Amino acid sequence: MAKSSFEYVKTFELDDTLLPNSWIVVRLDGKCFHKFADDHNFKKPNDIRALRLMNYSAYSVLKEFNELLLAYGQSDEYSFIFKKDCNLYKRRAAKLLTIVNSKFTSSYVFYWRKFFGDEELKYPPTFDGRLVLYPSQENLIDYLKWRQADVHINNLYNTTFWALVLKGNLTPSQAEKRLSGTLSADKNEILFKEFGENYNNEPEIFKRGTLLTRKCIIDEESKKSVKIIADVHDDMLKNNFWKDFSVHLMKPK
Ligand code: DGT
Ligand code: MG
Ligand code: MG
Ligand code: MG
Ligand code: MG
Repeated sequence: MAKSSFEYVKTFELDDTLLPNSWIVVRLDGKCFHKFADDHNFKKPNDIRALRLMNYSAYSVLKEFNELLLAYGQSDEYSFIFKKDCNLYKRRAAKLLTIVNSKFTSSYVFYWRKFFGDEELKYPPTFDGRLVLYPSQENLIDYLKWRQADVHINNLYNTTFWALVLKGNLTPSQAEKRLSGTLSADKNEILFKEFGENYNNEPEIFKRGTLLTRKCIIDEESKKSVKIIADVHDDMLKNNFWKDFSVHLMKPK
């Protein structure tokens, strides 16, 4: 069939093919989740239902796209890492960003009740997304360390803040003042001395976030090797972790 006279509009489309041979990181983040958390009665500072729903939504993304190596999530954000030689959608940036975001967001809504039960989803949540390329393994590892350092800093602050407010009967602004200028050691001490809480005993998922990775395990019944997606809450800031784990950043067999 002859080309229509309208078809020239296609030439307006820009090429957004990503550089080859680099890891593609897509990070999603909940829009105004400060409010979303309040509107849906999230427990402070951490709501395990919300974290599990985030993890399950990310799991559903990993299940769909085999070119994803791993994902790391904390708070209202999730990072997805495509393998270096990923050729999905011919590495077109908009395609990759939008398929990850839409699968994640629709899963978040679809599985809401599985985690929140009778707590009604009051309005459709929104996630923003960005896409970044990392050319070296060192850059990629530093990226993951950066996100995990972020959860550590925020969680220690939030845990101490909410202990002061909910158990210490300070107003939020008094708690904020009390914490201003404090170091990690000071917050640990407040928690321990004033509330008898040892921050180290907080659940790993709260302190470290969740890393979803692909693993091969031997199935008990069939004795065959099967591929699974596992969630771990390890300390990625320790270089020791990467001695074993960096193999996962290469193309899985
Ligand atoms: P944004 O991302 O610029 O649209 O704004 P927010 O409000 O989403 O801010 P962000 O992403 O920097 O911080 C995440 C917010 O989500 C934070 O203010 C508290 C809330 N949030 C995340 N997880 C939990 C949770 O488990 N419990 C509670 N209470 N709030 C949470
Ligand atoms: Mg933000
Ligand atoms: Mg957010
Ligand atoms: Mg966030
Ligand atoms: Mg189509």
